[in-house]
Amino acid sequence: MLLANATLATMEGAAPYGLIRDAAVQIEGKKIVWLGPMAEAPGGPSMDMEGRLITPALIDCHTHVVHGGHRAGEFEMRLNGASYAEVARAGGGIVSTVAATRAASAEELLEGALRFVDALLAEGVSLIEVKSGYGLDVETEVKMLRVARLIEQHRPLRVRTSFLGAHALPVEYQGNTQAYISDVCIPALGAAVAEGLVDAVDGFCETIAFTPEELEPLFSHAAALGLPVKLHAEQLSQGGGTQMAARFGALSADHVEYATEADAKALAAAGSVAVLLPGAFYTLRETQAPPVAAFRAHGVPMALATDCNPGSSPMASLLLAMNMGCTLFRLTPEEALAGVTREAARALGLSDTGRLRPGLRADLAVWNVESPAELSYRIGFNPLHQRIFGGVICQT
Ligand code: DI6
Ligand code: FE
Repeated sequence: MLLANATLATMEGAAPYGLIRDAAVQIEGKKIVWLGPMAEAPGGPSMDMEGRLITPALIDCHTHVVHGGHRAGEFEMRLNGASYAEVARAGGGIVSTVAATRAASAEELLEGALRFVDALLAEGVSLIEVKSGYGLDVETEVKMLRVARLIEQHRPLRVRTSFLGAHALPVEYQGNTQAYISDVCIPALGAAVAEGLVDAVDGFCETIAFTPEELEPLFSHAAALGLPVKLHAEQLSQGGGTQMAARFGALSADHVEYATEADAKALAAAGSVAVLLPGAFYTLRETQAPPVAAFRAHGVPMALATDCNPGSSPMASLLLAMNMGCTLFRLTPEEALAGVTREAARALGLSDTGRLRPGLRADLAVWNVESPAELSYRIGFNPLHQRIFGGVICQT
């Protein structure tokens, strides 16, 4: 099938967005087989795209869409003046989501996740990353990753999973971090790997979570299993997480609001991606933005994602994340679109998508816009015309 009379944002090459106007893209099966100017287009059956913009399908490379319950109650408590301590004493925070996730059945977790997945699909997303991390025991961490894998059987998109057993310390291990890592986290990772449920290993390196030293045994174990790592790092403070991620050749360091110039150099040398999560920055009303200028100066690829989770980023719109990336972090619209396509694929270690190029997957998004900048310019407006997944036009 030839998609004719389109503007292609290939996201590679010298031109901004890799833009090719008056162009066409030829799809055979699940792959792009040709793209270029209309004048050079091959013959055969075609669809008139009526001048619309075609981009690579969007990629949300950092989500927690599998989880039980919600945290609207603590949101309301805080806005009625309760302190974080009062919220915590009332059982709020990650621990409340852990309790709800342990109590939920796999069917209930899947039903809950699909609501957020459907919102992402409606905005042209065809690949998402899904983390565990609300189980904090072997059984529930495995349950979460089984559900993450099930998503692909219920919706037309691809899912990559990350084991995040080192997300928080469960109440039963308070004061005993090393035991949690050795007696729960590492065995849970082994059980999940045994079922083929893990594509990468993640952790939360922060004063309220784990230190680099506490995470080291888990990351070394991941490396011994041949699994890539990624890390929630420097979200609320400078704690050496980004340096550790770079030391392990991580796919990405995520949040990175408190990363330094030295951290940017380390990420560049390691070939790691900085994943920016403006939804959490906005929700927590943070004041220090990630060092975007340093990432640019050292050539650190920057991705953008929703961090869709019930506490710090209850956001299921990647288009809004693009707008926030520009408005809050001063990314250019081209960097924002690259952040949810080319660089998001890189943050997941995938080279078969994220650009328009012959040989790559025909995962495309067709937009009712005149300029790619419109995708990050508008707030709460979805200009998607069509989503094409593996060469098939999807209704969702
Ligand atoms: N950083 C965050 O902001 C979230 N997890 C993490 O590693 C918080 C998740 C939650 O509040 O449920
Ligand atoms: Fe996160």
